[in-house]
Amino acid sequence: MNAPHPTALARQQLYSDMAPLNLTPLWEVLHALVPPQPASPCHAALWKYEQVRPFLMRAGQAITAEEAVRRVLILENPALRGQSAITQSLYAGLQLILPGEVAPSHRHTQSALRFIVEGSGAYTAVDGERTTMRPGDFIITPSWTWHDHGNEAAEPVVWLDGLDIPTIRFFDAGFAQNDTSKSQAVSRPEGTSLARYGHNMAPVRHDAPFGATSPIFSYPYERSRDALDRLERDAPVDRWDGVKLRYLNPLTGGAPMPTMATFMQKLPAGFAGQPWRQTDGAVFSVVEGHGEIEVEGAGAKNTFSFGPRDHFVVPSWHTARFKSAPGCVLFSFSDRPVHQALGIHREERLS
Ligand code: GTQ
Repeated sequence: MNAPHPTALARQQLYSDMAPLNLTPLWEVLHALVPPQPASPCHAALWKYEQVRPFLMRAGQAITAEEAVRRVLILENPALRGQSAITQSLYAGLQLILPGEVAPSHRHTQSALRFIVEGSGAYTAVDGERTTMRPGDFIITPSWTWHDHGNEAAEPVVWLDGLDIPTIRFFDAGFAQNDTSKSQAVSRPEGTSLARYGHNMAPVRHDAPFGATSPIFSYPYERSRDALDRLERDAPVDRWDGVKLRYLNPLTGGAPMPTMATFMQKLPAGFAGQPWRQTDGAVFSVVEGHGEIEVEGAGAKNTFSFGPRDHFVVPSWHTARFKSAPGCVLFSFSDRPVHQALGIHREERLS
């Protein structure tokens, strides 16, 4: 081997001499710091519910909801193990609450969404109002609101938790408190928030009760499903998304939470979609039906076959396309509102 070029030697000497001062040369890392396009370290991944459920039920034997505070199996991105993250910015987990259990009241600056996967009749309480959970319902816990969960029904209830935990961690802005009582007192009848804000109307003199977060805690499945059914029947189907709607904060027209957007879509029977990519990595929960998603990025190509209650993640700027022979309904969430607030959201619809 030839002796190193004197310039290279001088450079190495420079780097090691200044290292104790915590100085590093930009030119050695610039290409990775400012890549020509997103190079997410995340992998596409699928969690089949039939494989996950036995472990959830074993967790139900291993620890009570009260002792665990939240009995959740975290869906960790295989490329981010140990970070409690499904993408660089988002957290996802499956939470189990058994009949008679209470997950005690607390609050935190992280925003949470719940998407009900299995079982009916558990409740979540937010700011003194309870919401009963049914499969396919999308429920919100706004940042810094007290919330507890309970199950007064006879069956286990499982839901997908989506939180902005990694985003809040990135900003070092996480605060949390435990409540003095396990369950908060109910101060308003169930459905009050939906009546106030969920009918394309709002109180005449209203403040946004939860700041940047939607004042509707619960978006019932039957309404979303009905809208998708009608649009499938009566309106053109999008070649990339099928029939896809986003959930709204009725006071702003924007996403229901400042950090997370949520969506529900229906792929009609026989759907063979066009490929797309977007900067916001997204997490999907399969509500009904079956289908396939092909995801390509970072030199890997995966095809996932999914059915009811399965979950999968499509990382940023990976190219994806859907197919569904029998038709299916999918819920999803992403960090799109943050991309939009920063003016960096990009989406490409390919053919
Ligand atoms: O239900 O409050 O999956 O605080 C992770 C953190 C759920 C919750 C999670 C939480 C919660």
